[in-house]
Amino acid sequence: MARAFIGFGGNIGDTRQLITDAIVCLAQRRELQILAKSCFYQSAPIAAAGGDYINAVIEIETELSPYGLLHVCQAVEQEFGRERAYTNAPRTLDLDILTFEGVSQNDAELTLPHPRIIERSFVLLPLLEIAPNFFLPNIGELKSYLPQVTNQRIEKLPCRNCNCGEKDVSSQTAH
Ligand code: PH2
Ligand code: MG
Ligand code: MG
Repeated sequence: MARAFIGFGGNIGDTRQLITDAIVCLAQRRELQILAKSCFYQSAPIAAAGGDYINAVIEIETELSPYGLLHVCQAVEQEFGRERAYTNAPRTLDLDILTFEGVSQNDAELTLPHPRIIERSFVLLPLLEIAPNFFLPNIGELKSYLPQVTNQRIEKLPCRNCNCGEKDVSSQTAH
């Protein structure tokens, strides 16, 4: 079993609901367990056009390989992030594997850890919320990179009736 962190982001439609539903969808899969879930964060788009993003991070345990997990993430993106050219506004949902325990690779399809993990407040803040002392070989303590991202606007959104940020949250759905 390996521990991994997955980042969620989107800036079209009801992203908060979309991420909540996508996490429920992941939680129903037998190949992975959700160990922790961050709150939602509203962040200014970084190197992207459009409005503010909603971001969140989860910690999972899985028996999948990194590519197996990537394919699960891509399937969820397709299910929840597809563009709809009718009635409802278009929606997007991005799932990124941020780290996968013990794996360091530079493949074109999947680089691990995620190459921009330490440069983005929308990754660092939710990840550090659920793993405050997170350490990566060759990178070090993630919290030591916080001073470098203070210029990136981000706000933690209040949660409703949830214990997000705490461990063992696989049964939580409401935010
Ligand atoms: N994702 C991007 C590009 N820029 N900016 C924010 N704030 N949040 C994101 O999730 C994000 C972004 C590409 O995936
Ligand atoms: Mg991304
Ligand atoms: Mg992506």
